Parts: sequence; structure tokens; C-alpha cells
Amino acid sequence: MTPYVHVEIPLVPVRLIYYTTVSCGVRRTGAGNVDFYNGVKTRLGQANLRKLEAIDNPSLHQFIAECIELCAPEKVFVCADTPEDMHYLRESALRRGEEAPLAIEGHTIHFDNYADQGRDKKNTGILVPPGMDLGAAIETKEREPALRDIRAILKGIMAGKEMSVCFFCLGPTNSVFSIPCVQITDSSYVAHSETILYRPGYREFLREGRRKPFFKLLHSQGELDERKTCKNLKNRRIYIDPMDDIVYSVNTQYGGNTIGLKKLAMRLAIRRGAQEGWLTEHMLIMGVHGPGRRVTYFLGAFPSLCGKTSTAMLQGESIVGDDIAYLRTKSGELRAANVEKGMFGIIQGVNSQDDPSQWKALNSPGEIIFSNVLVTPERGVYWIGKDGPVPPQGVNHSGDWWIGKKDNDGKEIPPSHPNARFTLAIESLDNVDAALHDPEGVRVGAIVYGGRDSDTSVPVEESFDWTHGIIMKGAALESETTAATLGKEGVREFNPMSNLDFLSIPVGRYVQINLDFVRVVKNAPRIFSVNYFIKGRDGKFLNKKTDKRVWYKWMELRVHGDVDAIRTPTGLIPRYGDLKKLFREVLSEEYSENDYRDQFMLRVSENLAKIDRVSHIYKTVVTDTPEILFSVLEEQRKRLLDAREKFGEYITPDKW
Ligand code: SPV
Ligand code: MN
Repeated sequence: MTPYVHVEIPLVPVRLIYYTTVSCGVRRTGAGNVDFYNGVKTRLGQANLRKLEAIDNPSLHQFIAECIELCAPEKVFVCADTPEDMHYLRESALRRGEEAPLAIEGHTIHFDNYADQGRDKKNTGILVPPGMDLGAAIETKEREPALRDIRAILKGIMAGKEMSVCFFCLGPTNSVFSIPCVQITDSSYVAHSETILYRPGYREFLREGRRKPFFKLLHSQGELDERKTCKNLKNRRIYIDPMDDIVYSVNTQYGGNTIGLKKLAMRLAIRRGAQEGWLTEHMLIMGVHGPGRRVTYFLGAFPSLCGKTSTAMLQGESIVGDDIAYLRTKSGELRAANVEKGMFGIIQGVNSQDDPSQWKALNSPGEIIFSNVLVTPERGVYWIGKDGPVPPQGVNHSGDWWIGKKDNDGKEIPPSHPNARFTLAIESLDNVDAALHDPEGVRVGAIVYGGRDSDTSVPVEESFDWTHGIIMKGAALESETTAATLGKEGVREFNPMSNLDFLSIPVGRYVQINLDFVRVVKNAPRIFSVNYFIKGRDGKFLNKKTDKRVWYKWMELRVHGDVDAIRTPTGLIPRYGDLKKLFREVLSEEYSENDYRDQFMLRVSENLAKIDRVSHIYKTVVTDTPEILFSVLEEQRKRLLDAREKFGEYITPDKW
């Protein structure tokens, strides 16, 4: 693959401050080999040592030895991806009480601390050297003091515990997308989750030796309470150090803060991609099945808890991934691969009617970790929105639970946390797409951007072209906050490409890279927006959950030029007749002209207000905004003002 975007990221290439400030557990012997010191050797034991020595990679050995010296575990387990090693990790999670078995075979429950139920944005930061500025929209910490701080917290933190050293691969193995990773953790839950979520990487390390750069991920859950949840949340830290490709996470268990390969390595990958000419996106990948046997691959970017997994799992379509995608250009095509092979999905609202594939998997034997749901006395599970009545009592993220239980602030505790999740292998779903592990990825036909927007955008709309799409659908994306992150819910926030939380490069540069990305692509994918959350004047949602099945079929037809669309100031919207036909074919439902009018009515003031907000942010919070962003915003403003002049404030589609 030819990288064609070359971007200098201003990071000073200082090598391994981390390594040079600690005494090393390894000694270099000729030819770059590394000899583990005795203290490290003793903790590793012969069998583990052999597994490590089989890998020809001195800097890997050095990193592992230094983590052992720093965290001082009593013993170390190295996972070489054999069935026995995988079994050992699963069993450890049960033996140590980080997970407990449920009634259905293979199902387990894990709880995070009551105050550790989402991504902790405040204590997560990209480490930057003095003088480096990623802009006010990105949380950064000054590198050296932050390293000193986290190293002090990590010092001796694994005393009396076992450390696991695991190898994984981001992206399909043996592919241009692959990035090998080493995960070190004292949490069997984290290690176990990763064996479900990521492709095994030990062989990748054996094959690549020292040739391929790799990511290093160090996690400790710290001290646990009697429920096996984190005790020292005040010392929770999640630091991403792009200069050394290392991620540190400590005193937290919630997956989004601890599963190093997920949102933590994602920050490292965004920066690496920016340097090498590829993209890391917060995107699902799905096959949308069109007329005949046509399959068109879609990417979809949604903020957390805004319908990404349920879209990836749409009935009638097939899933490649539901959270993170790598995008590369090759031979005039845009191609994408799922970074993961499993799903850490939101469980709230999953029911037998709307989510048959998930429902089936969640109710069948097989390896699934449920987190922060309610466990009934029969060791079944219940979550908000599950079929059937709410059990009167059980155990959940708050401990013993009963209907009406209140927390210390007098707030009623729901049976499950809104961010409760399930972890399972995508291969266990009956709608898995055949291209899941394709080392070439899939060819992308369309990109969809969507946020939680109750009052502005129509349910589905195509952009005029790539630039308009990247700017108006992606860079201008806003969404109301959710329970996926700690803090207040329902606050409208700017979230470019649904990726803001994970950016490790300045926002303006990121937008520019997106704008440039398809320069070598012959037929650039079409860009759409969707809004599943638009409400009417009565405050009720205008769409049913299942309506999105129609939107995707319509978009698929548009990609192939099979239907026309109506041009409005904000983009191209469906014609009533096409939707009516699709509602009948896909959902066996009648779609009324009234519904169409309400849903696709252009709200001029709301759209103008959004342009004001977005323009303000790109002038103040973001300081390296590409000029073209402002001209595209202003062109859209002019189209809206002209339309208002002609048709008024609220414009139904029949006016166009
Ligand atoms: C998200 O919050 O976007 C998730 C789950 O996909 S987490 O692992 O918390 O990032
Ligand atoms: Mn996500």
C-alpha cells in the first residue's frame, strides 16, 4: 500500500526516557540479544522464559523485564496462545473472583466499582513533551512529571500477585493492517477479555521478531475490595505515551480504561497512521446486502452509546466490526479492516425483537463476559430493556440490589448500569461477515456519520461530495453525552468523526488528513449522515429503532446510483416513494407521507445555530483548522438563509 499523505507530527524523538531512568532487568549480550537478570528469571520460571526467548526481539524483552522490576509481581505468566494458556487465563479470572460463573455454560459476570463504570476522560491523557501542543480539545499531560507520577503509583503494585504477559495483534494477522502488541496486566478479567476481543499475537511476534514496531500496554488494577473491584480510584490514571508507544493504566477495571488494545492503543495508532498515511477511526464495518447478491461495505462512526453496535448488527446485514477500523488506500480503493475480532457491546435495550442475532448469542452457551448487569438468585442475568419483567432482587454493580434501592445521593439505582456490556467473539454471531479476517480488509462503498441529536438533522442524508461530507457530516458532528463516559449526560458536545475522545494529533490536522485521504481513490465512498434520535415538537422520537434498516437499504441503492435523491441546502434526502417501497419490502410496514414530512422537514434555525457553534469551536478551541472548513460552513449557511427567505423556518420536502 502506498502512503501518499506525509504528515510530520512534531514529537521529539527522544528514546525511552522510561527505560533509561530505571535499572534494567536485562543485560544486552552481543548481536542485540538480551539476557534476563536473575531476579526477573526467578519470577518468570523456566517455561515462561522459554516462551519469551523464542521471540527474537530484545526491546520486547527489555520492556517486559522493566515492567517486572517496576511492578514487582510475585510471579509471571506468559501466554503463548496455546489452548492450555488460554484456558489458564479464563480459569484465573474465576479463581481470583474477578469473574463468577453464570447459569449458562461459558457465561461469566464481572463487576467494576460503582464509580468505575465508564471511560474516565479527566484522568486520561496523552503525554507530551514541553512545547508540544495538541490543542485545547485534546487532554494532554506534561510527559516527564506524568511518567514520574504513574511510575510512583505502579512501583511494587503487583507484590504478591501474578502478572500476565499476553501477545495480541491489532487488525488481521499477517497483513498490512497488523500491529503486534504486548499487554501486561495483573487482571485476569482484562487478559481474558482481550483473548475474546483480539486476534492472538504470539505467532506474530515469533514471525516478525524485531522487524515490526509494536505497542506496549501496561495495566494494574491495584488493590481490590471484597467484591474484587478497584479500591484506589483516586489514583486512577490512564496515560498514553506516543513517544515510546506505551500505554499505562492503573487503579481501574472498566474495559474502556484498561483493555489496552481498545481505546488506549487506538490513540497510538491514530498518531502512527497520521505519520504513515492511513487512518484509525471509531467506526463499525458492515456488509449491507443490496438487490441480487450485492454486498456493499459501509463504515459507520458514532459516539459511544449512540447506536453503533446495533447498526453493525442490523437485521438482514452482516457484521465485520462494531467499534474500531483501520482505513488504508490501495490500488485506487479505500479498504478497511476491523482492528478487533470481538465485541464489547452495550447491552441496555437488547431484546429478542429488535436484536435477534445478539439475543440468540447472549442466550446460548459459549464464552461471554457480562459486565455490570443484574445477576439473579438463579444466576441468570437481567439488563434494562431485556424481555420479561424486572427481577425483584439480585446482585449488580452496587452490590445486593432490590427494586427501589437508592444510592448515597438518593438516586434510584437501576437494575443494570446504562453502560453495562457484554464481551463476545464476533464469530459466535450468526450474522458474521465472511470478510472478518480478510488480510486485505474490505472495499468501502460508503461512510456514515451519526450522533445523538434531538433537534437538528434529518434521519438520513447524503452529502454533496467527499469534502462536504467530511466537513458537514464528520468534522461538524455534535452529540449529546452518554453514560459511556463519566460525567453529566445529555450535554451537546462537539465530537468530530465521533473520534475526539481518542485523537492524539491536533484536530485541524486530523480533519485535513481526512479531506486528503481519497485523493488516490477512483470512486470515493459516498458520505452520509444519520440521526436516530430526532424528536418532534411533542418531545417524542420521530423514528422507531427498526427504521434504520430502511435507511441503510436506501443508502446502498444510492451508492450504486439505483435511486434519485432530493437536493436540499444540507444535502441529498430520499424521495418519499423510494422509502415507501423500502418500508414495505424491508419491514412490511406502510410508511405515511405525514411521517416522511415530519422526519425530513428541514429545521433552518437549528441548522444555522449548529453552523454558529461549529464555526466558533473551529475558530477558538481548534487553532489549526483548514480554511476550507469555514468556506464549506459558510456556503451551507447561505443556502439555508436563501431557503428561509423563500420557504420559511420549517421546510417540508415537498417544497424542494
Ligand atoms: C466506547 O465507549 O466507545 C466503547 C467502549 O466502545 S470503551 O471500551 O469504553 O471505549
Ligand atoms: Mn467505542
